[in-house]
This record gives sequence, C-alpha cells and structure tokens, in this order.
Amino acid sequence: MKKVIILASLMVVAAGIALCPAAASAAMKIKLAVVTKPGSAQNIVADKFKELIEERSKGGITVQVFHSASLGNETEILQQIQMNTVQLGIITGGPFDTFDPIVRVINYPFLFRDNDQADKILDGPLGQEILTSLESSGFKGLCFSENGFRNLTNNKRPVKTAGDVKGLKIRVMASALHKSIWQALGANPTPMPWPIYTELEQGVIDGQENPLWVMEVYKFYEIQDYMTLTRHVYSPHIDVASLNWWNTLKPKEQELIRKTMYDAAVYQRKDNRDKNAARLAMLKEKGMTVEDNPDIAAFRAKVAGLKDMELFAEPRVQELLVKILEATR
Ligand code: EAX
Repeated sequence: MKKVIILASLMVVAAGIALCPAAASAAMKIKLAVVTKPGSAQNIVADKFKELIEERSKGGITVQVFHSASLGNETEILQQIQMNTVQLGIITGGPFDTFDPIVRVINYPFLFRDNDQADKILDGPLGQEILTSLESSGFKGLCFSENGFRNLTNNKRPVKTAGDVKGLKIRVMASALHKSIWQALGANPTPMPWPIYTELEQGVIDGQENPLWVMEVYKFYEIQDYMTLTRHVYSPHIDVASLNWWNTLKPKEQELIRKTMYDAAVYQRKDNRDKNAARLAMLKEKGMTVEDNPDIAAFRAKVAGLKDMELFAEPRVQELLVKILEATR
C-alpha cells in the first residue's frame, strides 16, 4: 500500500513537471514596496521597474507593487526588506538615517548645485560607497532615483529669509539630520512618518518640506498657503533589495535586476524633472503664494555648522562627507 502511494505521488509530480515545463523557471515573484501612492515619484520607479523586468524576463519574473503605506511606513518597509519578507523598496533617503548614518552625507543641505551634479556623484564612485555601506545593515543598494530638491511650505507666513522660519512647526522625516537642519534654521521640527495631509489640515504642524511633485500629487495647495523654493536638500530615493534575498540569486539574475532598476531610475529622474516647470505654474494658479527667490545665503549660513556635529562624527562618515563636499564645491 505504502509503495503504491509513493509511486502514485511520484507519478503526479512527474506529470506536473511534464505538463508545465515553464513552472520551474517562472518561479520568481518579487514584492516591491513604496510608502507613497500611484503617481508619486517612488511609484513611477516601481511601475517602470515592473514593466521592464516582466518584459525582459519574458514573464520569468513577476513583480507585485505595494503602495500607499499598505506595508507600513518607510522605516517599517526597510525592516521588512532586512527580513526578506519584502524584496525591493524605493525609499526616500531620510529614513535610512537610523540604519546607516553614512546616508546623511547625501542628504546634506545645499550639497548639489543641480541635477547633473547630483547624477554625476550618485551614479559615480561616491554614490557607490553609500550603496556598498548599506550591506552591513542587510540591504543591497542598487541605485538612486529621486524625490528631488525639497522646498518649504507652510500656513503661517511667507518665508523669504532664514529668520522667517523661526518657531514654525515643521514636519520632518524620521531622520536625525533633517531634524538638525530645521533646528539650526530656528524651526520647531517634528519627525513624523508619511503621509501627513491630515496633520497639516488640522494644524498639528504649520508646514513641511518636499519636492514639487508632492505638493501636486498630495494636493498640498489645498491646505498650505506659502511655498518657498529653498531647494535645501536634494532628496534621493535609494532603490534597495534585501541582501538575504540578493544572495540567493544567480549572477545573471542579479545583473538583470540591477540594470533594470537603474534604467527605471534614469527614466523616473527625467520624468520628474520634465514636469517641474508645469507643476510650479499649477501650484501658483491654485493659489499658493510662492517665494521664487529666497535669501539662500542666509539659509546656508545657518546650517554651515552641521558638518561638525555629532551626526557626522563616525570616522568613515566624516571621511565621505569631506570627499563629497570637496567634489561638489
Ligand atoms: O515622498 O516623507 C517624506 O517627506 C518623503 O519625501 C516622502 O517619501 C514623500
């Protein structure tokens, strides 16, 4: 009897293999998470990656995109990536802060002059040092896409110079660096995970800072009167994989995934930048009072001391900061 059962199950297995020859190779399913919603910068990378990888692997790889905080906030997504319950994430630079302080270096205020310089550094050896460093926290850093240059919005008053920031209650990302930036500027920074519409609407906070696409996609023009083009931080996304998962992949699969993520990132950066002029016009038209030409020198002066703070004290972090400040001078 036992023999018959074993034989029967072997036959079932054999039949299964014979009937679906594709099954063995069609095995890779990837969970990719972002905190933001469809149409967001993160989602555009995620959707492009899904489209390209499914096409390039001829259906051998399928990607399920989780968005709108359905798997939690960015810190929680990163924890799931460490555990390999989620394989990929498109995550804003800020929340990496607590996992690896070296990431503060690329969120440094007034670091990059423009998009080209950001791309050159982040796609080059200095960016690679950051990506490699993340391995000690359980992440395989693949590349950088972008949130973009961050701008201040608030509901209290027009902000032209750094002094106008004094006392504003500003929501910041879960990042010691971002908190220190706004403390140095005289604000009252409150770390809070994304999303923050309700907190702005109810006046729990006076303002926030994010790239232009956020004001459009999240309709902040409905609840924020003033915007200042501070461009105080260039905010990259770090496109990461779970290192535990990565180590199970064949080199060919790794290369396909890495290359495809980079292509998705390059596509998204351009898409984001191409839309900015129209976004600015739209936000003004919706009634936001925009300060196009703030006193950036005053802002820079207030944050000049950050590089000497405890935030960058770890020698390898300090070393990379010095290199990156030199390279962007
Ligand atoms: O894109 O939390 C934040 O402010 C981030 O910029 C968020 O990812 C929105």
